[in-house]
Amino acid sequence: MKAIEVLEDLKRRFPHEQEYHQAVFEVLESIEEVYNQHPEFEKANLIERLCIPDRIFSFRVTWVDDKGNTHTNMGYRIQHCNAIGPYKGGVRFHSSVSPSILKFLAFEQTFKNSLTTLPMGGAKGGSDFNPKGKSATEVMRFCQAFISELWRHIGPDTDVPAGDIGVGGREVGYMFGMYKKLTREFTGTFTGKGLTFGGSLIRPEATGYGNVYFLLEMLKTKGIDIKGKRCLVSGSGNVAQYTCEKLIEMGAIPVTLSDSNGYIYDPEGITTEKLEYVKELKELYRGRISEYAETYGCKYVANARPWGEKGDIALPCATQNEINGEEAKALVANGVIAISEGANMPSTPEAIEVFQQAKLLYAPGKASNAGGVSVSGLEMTQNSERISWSTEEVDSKLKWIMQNIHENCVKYGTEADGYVNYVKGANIAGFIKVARAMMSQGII
Ligand code: NDP
Ligand code: 2IT
Repeated sequence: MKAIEVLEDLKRRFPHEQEYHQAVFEVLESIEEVYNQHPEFEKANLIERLCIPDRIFSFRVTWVDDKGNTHTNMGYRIQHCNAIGPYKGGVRFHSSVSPSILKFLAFEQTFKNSLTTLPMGGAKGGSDFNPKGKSATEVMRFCQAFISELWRHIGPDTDVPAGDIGVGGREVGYMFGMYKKLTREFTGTFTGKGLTFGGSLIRPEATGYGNVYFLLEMLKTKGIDIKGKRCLVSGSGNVAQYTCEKLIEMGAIPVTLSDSNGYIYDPEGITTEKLEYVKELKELYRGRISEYAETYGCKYVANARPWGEKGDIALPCATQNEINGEEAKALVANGVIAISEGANMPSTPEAIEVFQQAKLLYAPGKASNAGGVSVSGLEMTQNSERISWSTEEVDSKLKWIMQNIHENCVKYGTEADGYVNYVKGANIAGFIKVARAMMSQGII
């Protein structure tokens, strides 16, 4: 297998899917050597089955707004691979959602889920529905319309959706409600559910907390204390909020947050009280991060990202390709020591190159943001057993899983000079488990 040839073939067969090509190539480059040590993989043409999703559903979602106007959006579910467990992955509602973006996310999810130690395959779904400015009843009707099509293709042992950008506890609740009505079954088909109907404690916090647990493991390898470190965080949604919460708890100082309109820089640091304000602003009022700057009198920069500010650690928690090569160079020039990704594929290939050339601690999202889906996996276990674990039980399992992922990255990613290439480590560790399972199950 030659990574570049596989990529060229995928580009020819699936043109104009830039994000999908980007995600696939990053993995192929990392696993090329290991893959080629196993002639049985090549003989079974494992690589094509690994890169191309098992199936893709795409469908029309029609809904009526509060004024009585009818709208149509596209809905999708990409079931990428169920070699190690039922398909599992989030649902994204954002105007940018396309088959390419969901294919990249489902592909990444397959390797991420493999790293979690739990039995989950990879999937992703979503819609180009834009939740901004929509009322709660409009969001509910949209979720119901989306599920009235998708319900046939999901189930507790088939495919278990959850949240992602634009989809949080409220949306999961609406989707679960419609799913339950159509199937007449109360099962653990969604994760990220409310605590009163099968949700797990710590699931809302899990991605952000897990991101910081992973960062702590990386810092430990260099004997660096997180206390007092100034952190550049992007995004202001679920992952950004709980990344900040854990950073504050650990004694670090988050100084930035952002949304699609711009970023705030608070040199005094985002405190617990200010973070509570952000949670309310975003969850209850669906406001803009610029309002933070108005409330606390700090700097706001419109139409920009925070990577030009000075900080010790960067935690991108908004979206894909939000750090480009130039921004990565600015981070390095400003003395950043570690980058821990809460978002999926936030760094472009050029940015990753810059971080790795500078020998920084750099964690790719599929390792550092795996805490969210890990606690989703724990929610599935609790649902199957019809029990609920305590906060402490879930949090300690989450910690253990993040430490385990870190260990595997070190095991498979340590280079001759001792530098830990976390991209390589995560990709190889994730790949090996999936490949072995696929080989055992025959050509299907
Ligand atoms: P939310 O919808 O809660 O928050 C998303 C945040 O990112 C918002 O602040 C949003 O700003 C910003 N954002 C979204 N798109 C863009 C864009 N194109 N440009 C600039 N800013 C943008 O989503 P999550 O916090 O759940 O997800 C954030 C990232 O984390 C995503 O990459 C997601 O895939 C990843 N992730 C999420 C997990 C989870 O459990 N939720 C698990 C693992 C990874 P605005 O409000 O202006 O759109
Ligand atoms: O990207 C991700 O890992 C998620 N959005 C969470 C998926 C999940 O099933 O909890």
